[in-house]
Amino acid sequence: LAMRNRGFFEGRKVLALNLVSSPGSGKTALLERTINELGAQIAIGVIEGDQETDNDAQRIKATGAKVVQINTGAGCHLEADIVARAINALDPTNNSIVFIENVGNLVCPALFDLGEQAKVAILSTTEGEDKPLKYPHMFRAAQVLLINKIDLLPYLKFDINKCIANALAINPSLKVMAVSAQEGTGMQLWYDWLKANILAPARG
Ligand SMILES: Nc1nc2c(ncn2[C@@H]2O[C@H](COP(=O)(O)OP(=O)(O)OP(=O)(O)O)[C@@H](O)[C@H]2O)c(=O)[nH]1
Ligand SMILES: [Mg+2]
Repeated sequence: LAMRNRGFFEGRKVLALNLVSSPGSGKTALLERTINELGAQIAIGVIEGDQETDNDAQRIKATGAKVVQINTGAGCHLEADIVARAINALDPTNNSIVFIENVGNLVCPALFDLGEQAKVAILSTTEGEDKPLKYPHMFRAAQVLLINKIDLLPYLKFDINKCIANALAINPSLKVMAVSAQEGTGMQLWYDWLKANILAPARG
């Protein structure tokens, strides 16, 4: 099922990214700023996964981007079949980016392929620098790690260099970027990574 999603994305030259993290790390905040700052250059669609509410879909809708909300009820992660239905509803345009915001959970979403090109893990500075060591599967499954909420660093004991070392010990090929979705710090590196990873344009 994930392969079918991947084929669909490849056919439309859609860069599909699976955003995975603990609850509240700033996934939706990151998407809001990314859409506001990049949306004029690149078409962006969003699939929102939460157990309940359409709060995140409403936040994305306010940016003007296309969005589909999935509620998983008791489910703790998204799966490829449910994402396939959301893709149909989203109907992403050729050459766009589709962000799939997974259910906030640092465990289960690591194990499920949705057909994305990459998992992007988000870890915020309030969570502690040991999380890559304690939840290694997520950091091993991800290609990118965004360390978010760096605007809070002056108020925390969080050692960002130790966090990066822990993450690289688990996954040496992880691309690590430090950002503040709230303040905009470091976001240009993230945009550069997105632009570098957009698929070759589809015709039509
Ligand atoms: N200080 C600071 N706060 C942030 C930043 N990014 C997000 N927040 C705050 O963190 C809280 C959670 O942000 P969300 O964007 O809802 O996080 P999320 O990962 O989408 O949460 P779930 O979807 O519930 O898992 C909100 O109060 C945000 O305002 C940041 O860079 N700095
Ligand atoms: Mg969210």
